[in-house]
This record gives sequence, structure tokens and C-alpha cells, in this order.
Amino acid sequence: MSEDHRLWKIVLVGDGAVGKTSLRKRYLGEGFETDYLSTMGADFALYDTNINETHIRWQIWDLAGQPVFKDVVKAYYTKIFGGVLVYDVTRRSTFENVEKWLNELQENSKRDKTVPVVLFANKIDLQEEGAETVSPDEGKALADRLGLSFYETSAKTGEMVTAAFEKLGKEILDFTS
Ligand code: G3D
Ligand code: MG
Repeated sequence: MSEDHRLWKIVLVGDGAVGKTSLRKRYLGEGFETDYLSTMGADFALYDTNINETHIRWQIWDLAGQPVFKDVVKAYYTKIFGGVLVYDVTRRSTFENVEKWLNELQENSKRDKTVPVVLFANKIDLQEEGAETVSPDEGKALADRLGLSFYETSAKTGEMVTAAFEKLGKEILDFTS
């Protein structure tokens, strides 16, 4: 695959307010380009970086809300190279929906094999003990069962955000080679 073709579309998925947009902003920092696709209620950001010394351009898609139309869902996921799947450790319902998001992503990607997905347990800066809180062990167990890499992140402090995106990049390099 030539360098020109290392344009990787990825999607952010997970329930509302888990931190998808914040994680993307944190990873990209200031000054990235975005294009808003009003017909879809989605935008994408372009970001150039190196993964294992290979130059790649991320095209990171982000939905404003839940798409209403099937065609929008299809367009969002089609030709993706991977995904960032996010739940909020302080809200158990967002954790319970992880598998649903994964299935939607894989079904709509229209790839011959499953695409790499990294699971982000976000808002760890707010992690406390309690019934509503999802523990790291629970997160890790689910990631293992679903065959996903797992990172505890905070878009607020920046903890593990770059590492988690880079891990996805490394998995996509393997996926495409
Ligand atoms: P979404 O894109 O998944 O819908 P957002 O989520 O990125 O819009 O984040 C939803 C809210 O959670 C925002 O708060 C945001 O600041 C907050 N948030 C996101 N990630 C973190 C995190 O890691 N830690 C903490 N403490 N907060 C986070 P507001 O108040 O702006 O709605
Ligand atoms: Mg958002």
C-alpha cells in the first residue's frame, strides 16, 4: 500500500456524553481541520501523524447525536479502518451498551474481517467506588471477551488518550498489511 493511501477513516462510537468529542479534541490538540457534514449530523477531523514510523492521516468521524436514518448509519461506518468505542466509568448504562455499539460498527463496516476497535473506559478522573461505577476489572473482562484492547482514559487530564489512539493505529497497520 503506498503512502498516499494511508488515509484511515475511523469512527467514534458510544452513548451520548461519554466523552467522544472531548477525547478526539484532546488527542488532536488545537488547530486540526474539521469538515461538518450537515446532511449526516457528523463531522470529521483530519490529522497527520506517525505510527511505527509510518506516515498516516487519520480521518476521525464524530456524530453529533444518534442518527435517525439507516442511510446515515451506513455512510458513517462504511469503509472504516477501525473504531474508538467509549463508555463512561461513572455511568453503568453506557458500559452495558458497549456490545451493541460494537455489533453496529462491525455489521456496517462492510469489511471482510472485523476491523480493529479499542475500548476506552473514559472519565477515570471521576472513578469512585459505588454500584453505578464500572470497575477497571469489569472493563478489562469485557474487553477480553470481545477481543478488544482496553485503556482507561481521561479526556480531562489527558491520561492514556494518545497511547490509546496510537494502539488503534498499530492495530490498523497490522490489519492493512
Ligand atoms: P460525547 O461527544 O460522547 O457526547 P462529550 O461527549 O465529549 O461532549 O463530553 C460530555 C461531557 O463529559 C462534557 O461535559 C465533557 O467535558 C465531559 N467529559 C468528557 N470526558 C471527560 C473526562 O474524561 N473526565 C471528565 N471529568 N469529564 C469529561 P459538559 O459539562 O461540557 O457537558
Ligand atoms: Mg460529541
